[in-house]
Amino acid sequence: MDSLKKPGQIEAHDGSSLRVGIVHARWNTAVIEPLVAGAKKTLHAAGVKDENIVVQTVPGSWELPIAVQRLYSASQVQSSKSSSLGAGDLLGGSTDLSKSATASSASTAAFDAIIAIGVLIKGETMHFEYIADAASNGLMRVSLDSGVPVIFGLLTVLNEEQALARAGVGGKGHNHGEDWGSAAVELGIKRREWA
Ligand code: DLZ
Repeated sequence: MDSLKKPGQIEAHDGSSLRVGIVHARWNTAVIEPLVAGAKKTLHAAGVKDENIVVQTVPGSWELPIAVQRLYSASQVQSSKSSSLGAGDLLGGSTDLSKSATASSASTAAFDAIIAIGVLIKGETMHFEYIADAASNGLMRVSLDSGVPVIFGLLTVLNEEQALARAGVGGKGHNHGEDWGSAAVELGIKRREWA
């Protein structure tokens, strides 16, 4: 039987004007990679331009909140500089964010949404509990403090099989990264409506 546990009807939104960040951990790469690909797939399907998707990596899920916070904050600074300097002044800059603006149609606006992706697999020690709790709370805090929608792409699973199923690997389960891409587009648009 089809599962009841799913996100419901996905609203269609035009994401063509959005700028979206993806910050992902490198731990458990075999699961992270399909999740990031799934998120990018639905961002593209909603019209988000590839040059307006900025991907940054961190070692593990513990580092996700600080990376999301700094990425968003840097994009706000970049946005205010580009509105006072003109887009051409930013071209050729040395940071990753500035590099993303070198493509002619790339946006220099602050991010409309940021997707934080990590995979925590329970081990024999208490690491899992501490990182899951701190990263979850940290991501919510960054989102509420900054006002940017932070999409919760942190899988907290009990074993590798659960992780792979939630990334749609091996024909099992469903790629949750696709849901996170859709959520980023929806929240990015709604945030503007709520402004
Ligand atoms: C140390 C650690 C462990 C044991 N497990 C995971 C994991 O399953 N998923 C993950 O994203 N990160 C893990 N880490 C790394 C921590 O998140 C962090 O990167 C390090 O403790 C360094 O601060």
